[in-house]
Amino acid sequence: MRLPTVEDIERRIPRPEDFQSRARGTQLTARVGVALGIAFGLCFLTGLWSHAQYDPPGWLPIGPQPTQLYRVTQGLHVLSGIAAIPLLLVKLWSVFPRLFIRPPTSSWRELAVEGLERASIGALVGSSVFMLASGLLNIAQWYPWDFSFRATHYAVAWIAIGSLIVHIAVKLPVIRRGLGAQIDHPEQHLDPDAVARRTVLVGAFASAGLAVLLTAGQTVPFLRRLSVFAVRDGQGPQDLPVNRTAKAAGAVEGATDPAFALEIVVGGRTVTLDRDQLLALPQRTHRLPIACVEGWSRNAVWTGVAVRDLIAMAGGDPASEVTVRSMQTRGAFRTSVLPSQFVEDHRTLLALELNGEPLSLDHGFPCRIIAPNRPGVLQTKWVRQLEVTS
Ligand SMILES: Nc1nc2c(c(=O)[nH]1)N[C@H]1C(S)=C(S)[C@@H](COP(=O)(O)O)O[C@H]1N2
Ligand SMILES: [Mo]
Repeated sequence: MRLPTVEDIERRIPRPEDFQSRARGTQLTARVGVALGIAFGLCFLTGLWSHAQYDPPGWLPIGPQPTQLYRVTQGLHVLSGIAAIPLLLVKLWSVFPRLFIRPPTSSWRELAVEGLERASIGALVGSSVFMLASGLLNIAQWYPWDFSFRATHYAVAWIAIGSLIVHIAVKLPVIRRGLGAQIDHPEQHLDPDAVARRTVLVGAFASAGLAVLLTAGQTVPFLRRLSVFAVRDGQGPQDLPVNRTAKAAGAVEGATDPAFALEIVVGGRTVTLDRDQLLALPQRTHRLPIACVEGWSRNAVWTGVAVRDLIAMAGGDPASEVTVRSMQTRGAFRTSVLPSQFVEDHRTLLALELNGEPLSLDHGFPCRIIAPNRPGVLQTKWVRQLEVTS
């Protein structure tokens, strides 16, 4: 038996001409590409914003106004990412045959240029697939990896956007030509078997639109019942979904301890208040959203004591930064830091009630933080201590 030669193998690899569908073409690729570029741009900007809101840099003091801002930006982030998935698949399909173009044999220079172009496309495709896949798994709350989601999703975003800009710059003449030409040849209808490019294009846009519509209910109230793709079905005690339960956080024992008392630490002095004492203080009621980084969000009515009142009562300045510590014993997000702009806002509450009832255990009983315009992960539940830290 003869071993296959390189030529034998090469003959088996398809060539671009072997792909028959006439629906492919720059007219289609360019149009889908524009939509994908818009979705990626929106996703990138809202992602940067989320990163900044989670951990505001000193030069960008993000405050409690506008109340619903993070809800809107993070909703857009997740929805633009979802819309990008079908668009990316159609775009990859439309250029797939180009993968099989044989490397130029005429000169080393051409080979190098071709190699560089392919490497940049490799970086773009790889990083785009990574961004959409890791984002999708994140909103499904499935973390089958060891690396930090936030740091990695953020770092790869720069690779994706950088290679996207290079790609657009290199392809600009082709994009112009593709957009300038009619989507289908006017005589297309003469060939009854051919799928029109317009059909593929409309299909791509319709899938993106449908995916958005079926997910948007997790953040847009009147779409809730349509929202079969949404990760949170919107159900939960007291008409609010639960992100992590008290059991999962290992907080049940601390939260149900009858001897519970909140500690307020100001300048080394500690004031303690049990739940009845907290309830006896002046209560405030505000309608504020929980806006989870995973894209779901919901307004609710919260009642409790303003954090600034508690700090003032313990002898602190309401214009201070406050560190919040919870009774949680397992997993991340057991503490958060309230910058002074949030503490000063009288709507930043240590909430005791939700939608007119005492907080349920899973929503943070005996007391939790709720502040306007904060990423959900910083709305710490099962609070045991507030400390003025600067
Ligand atoms: N102590 C503690 N607080 C927490 C969390 C947590 O894991 N531990 N999860 C946060 C996240 S990610 C969100 S979105 C909100 C959700 O609040 P809910 O479960 O009451 O809806 O709580 C936040 N508070
Ligand atoms: Mo969250």
